[in-house]
Amino acid sequence: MNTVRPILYSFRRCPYAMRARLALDVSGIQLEHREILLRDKPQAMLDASPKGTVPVLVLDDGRVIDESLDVMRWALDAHDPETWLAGLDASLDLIATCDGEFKPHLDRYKYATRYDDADPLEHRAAASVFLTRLDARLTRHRGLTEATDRLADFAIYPFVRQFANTDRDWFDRQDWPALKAWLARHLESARFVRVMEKHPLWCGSGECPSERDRPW
Ligand SMILES: N[C@@H](CCC(=O)N[C@@H](CS)C(=O)NCC(=O)O)C(=O)O
Repeated sequence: MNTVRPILYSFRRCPYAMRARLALDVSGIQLEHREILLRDKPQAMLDASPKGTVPVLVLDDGRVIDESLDVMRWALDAHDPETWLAGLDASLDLIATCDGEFKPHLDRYKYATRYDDADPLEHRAAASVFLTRLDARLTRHRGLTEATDRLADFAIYPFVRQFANTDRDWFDRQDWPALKAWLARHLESARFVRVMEKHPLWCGSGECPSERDRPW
């Protein structure tokens, strides 16, 4: 029997890592979870994936998957009990818009000081165009692409959560009733609670930073 589990390098609050953890959770794949600090990445993770982003999944045959959407698809190709991959093209189209258009505006809204020329409110307005479109979709059906939650829902809601938490009062005042209900439904789900459980920091053979220096 093969007892070697895939290794997941992850950071709890990263939305890309969240979407990967959601798919790994539904697939039921047993993992070794390695919680890391983005500002102090373990050498073992950089050796596996020099680009230095999470999530990184290292398979038992040594293959490395270091794009969140690829991790989702790998897990769901292995086991997709809730048929998240159904209607895949529609999901992929929406995820491409999320990652390619919405996320850059979200970054410049949330982390404006990291971008010299960024006006956070302009980027909030630009990001809101996507959210207004999601709200319209969710007015028509329960999930983003159809009546049932699919890949797009799980790949996108961690980013909408990040947007909402940037200025919760402002978000709560927006006229996005279907979007807010959809986000709340996912954030209250047992699956989300499970993938947000805290793991001890993994430091390999190095020394872990003190409790005080950790982001939780
Ligand atoms: N395209 C990548 C993006 C992953 C990504 O940018 N993750 C962020 C954290 S949310 C990261 O690791 N950034 C590197 C750093 O902050 O040093 C994916 O989908 O996996």
